Amino acid sequence: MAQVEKEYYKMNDGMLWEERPADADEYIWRYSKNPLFDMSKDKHFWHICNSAAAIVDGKYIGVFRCEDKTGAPDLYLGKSEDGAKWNLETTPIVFYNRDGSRFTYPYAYDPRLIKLEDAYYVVFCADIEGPSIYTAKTTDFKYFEMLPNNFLPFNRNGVLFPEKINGKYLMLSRPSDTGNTPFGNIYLSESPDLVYWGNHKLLMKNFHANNYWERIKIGAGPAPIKTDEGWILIYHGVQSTCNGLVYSFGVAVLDLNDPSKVKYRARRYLMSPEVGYDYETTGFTPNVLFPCSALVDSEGRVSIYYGAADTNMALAFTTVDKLLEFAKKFN
Ligand code: M1P
Repeated sequence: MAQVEKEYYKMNDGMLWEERPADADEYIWRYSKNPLFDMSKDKHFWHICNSAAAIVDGKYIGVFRCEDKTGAPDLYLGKSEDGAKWNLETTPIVFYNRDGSRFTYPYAYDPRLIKLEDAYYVVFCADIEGPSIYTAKTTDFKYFEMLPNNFLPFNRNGVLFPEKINGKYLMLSRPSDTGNTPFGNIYLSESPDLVYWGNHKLLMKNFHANNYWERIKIGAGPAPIKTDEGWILIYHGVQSTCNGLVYSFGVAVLDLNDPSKVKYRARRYLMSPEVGYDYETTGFTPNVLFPCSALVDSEGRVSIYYGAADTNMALAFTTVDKLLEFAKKFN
């Protein structure tokens, strides 16, 4: 059995998790009460998707990507007692520059939420002269201070590792273009101080080993999960069809001490939009699964929050052991 450092993940003990039903996929199974929101009754939001959760002092908190009824994506704070029923604020999070002025942007989306040292970091994409990755730091989920812009435009799908490795902060990102980018690989970058980024390395390319589910592009999902066998990376992969793009997600394992080395990478997808789950196959953008957050407890249980069809949020469950077994078996 793989080991997770119990201290590292005990903050998530008691998180929402369900045992695998007997008839479910061997490696991942959906929450029995998916999706998380009833969008047909929501008075404020058109869509709630691609969002990230954390457990802080025993309470769920989340940064949600929502579109109000103007259609503009922005980031909103959410709170929950149980990880399933969420209360979302109806005004967007206000981000501040270091000089105290307000950080403004036309729109923002796809947050990841990472606990790193004594703070939480929201890494998100904002469109300012084209999409790029921005990071805000908070210790109380009230005041969010922007760090200097991480990378040049155009870039999306940024996520920090939850600890320094060999004295450096590490960030995954996916250079892109201004639109719905028809290409994309995952890069690893490092920084001594979360301000200056460099030593960029190509980590993973799309269409690995002729895997059609990730033929067009890939992008990092939740913050990598630390285990004694390496960092588990859950990432999305995109396939093109006559009916548009299909977003699935897969699993790779990166070397624990040198995450620029990919130890295993499953050839098949872990989860894809499936017949029978209408909230994944129909919506604003049908057939999109977009994982932004994976909570792990000290027993190695995993709950993955993913956006479904750019419309709603859903949850899936697995374990660290199953993810590692999957990555090795289908490598
Ligand atoms: O519509 C599917 C997704 O398209 C974009 O993702 P990516 O840049 O990885 O292709 C984003 O707009 C994302 O929000 C959206 O879910």
